[in-house]
Amino acid sequence: MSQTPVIRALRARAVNVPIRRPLATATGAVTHGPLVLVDLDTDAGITGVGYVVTQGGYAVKPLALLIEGLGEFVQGDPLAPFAVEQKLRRRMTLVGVQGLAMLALAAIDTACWDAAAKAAGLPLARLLGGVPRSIPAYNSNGLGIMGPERAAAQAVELLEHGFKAIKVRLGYPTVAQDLAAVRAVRGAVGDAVALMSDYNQALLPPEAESRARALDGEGLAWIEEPVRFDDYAGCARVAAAVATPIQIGENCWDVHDMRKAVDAGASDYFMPDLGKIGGVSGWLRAAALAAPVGLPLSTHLYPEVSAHLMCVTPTAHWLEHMDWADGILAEPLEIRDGHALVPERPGNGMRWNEAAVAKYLA
Ligand code: SMN
Ligand code: MG
Repeated sequence: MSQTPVIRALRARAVNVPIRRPLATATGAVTHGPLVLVDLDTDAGITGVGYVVTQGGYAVKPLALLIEGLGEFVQGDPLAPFAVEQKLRRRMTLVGVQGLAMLALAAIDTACWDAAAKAAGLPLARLLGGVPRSIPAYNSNGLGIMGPERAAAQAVELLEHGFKAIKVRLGYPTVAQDLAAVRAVRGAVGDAVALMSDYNQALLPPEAESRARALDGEGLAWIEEPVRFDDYAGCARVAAAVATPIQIGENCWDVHDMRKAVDAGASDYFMPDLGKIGGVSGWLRAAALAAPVGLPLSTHLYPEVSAHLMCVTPTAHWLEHMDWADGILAEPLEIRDGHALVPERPGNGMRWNEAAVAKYLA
């Protein structure tokens, strides 16, 4: 029997990567992908990699320090993702496994699983018992709050690579402006394109309900985060009022938040964020929670690793394609005919473009 590799060192680097299509949402503008990259070295010569998104350039350096600090606890431990995750969770109990601490845990977990898959010589999807396949994806880049004319023009650009689904950001000052943006985009791309929409938590429940009613006849694939992410009762009220499915999940921390949302009947769909749900280990628990209630799961950011996870998610729905990491990856995730192709190379398929990483170091 082969030996389990031992974890030697954990390195974290903070980068701010310019994004191709800057994005204005109801919660602010995004011009750079604030990422922390993790490299987990083992004594077998295998290095596992992962990244997390901090959603703020100011947070990348503190998060890198936090990751390296936590890494010291698992130096010399066997490369066993579950055991590593459980050990770190115990250490973090009094800090709280949320916020940057959770992102740190997720980054280490993701790198652990990558190293484990490489050690087995398998793509992550196969290590987890799945078969790599092409995953239906929507192009979530761009299409911010930019007015109906610019949104319509950009929507057409986003149909590159055969994408047949896109997402328009809402939360304009008035519902009439929301409707104008949706109609302009629909007019530009036609009825065959699936059109998701996203309020980024901008509304209070009564306003959310009335805007959702106004949008209900527009054929939207979903209305995302109409109210603050943890107002599960408020969101359930919106979901009950309209036929258009309500989507939430990207801001829920861990499966504990997800369970509260599910128990409250907060939404029709759910979209865990690989970082906030707790990495690969957290995602597997989210998939298990969604399966018995038939809750369709879509992904949020992190398309590279999430694509593997969709291969082992019984209720897999849509992959969100965001290209924020493309600028620092040697082989960005390939999209063909609107589907993400899960790579067959061992691990999660990510390799850093070191020259680009050096350029964007924070
Ligand atoms: C989003 C997420 C992160 C940054 C900007 C916008 C958006 C999405 O909520 O779902 O893509
Ligand atoms: Mg969103």
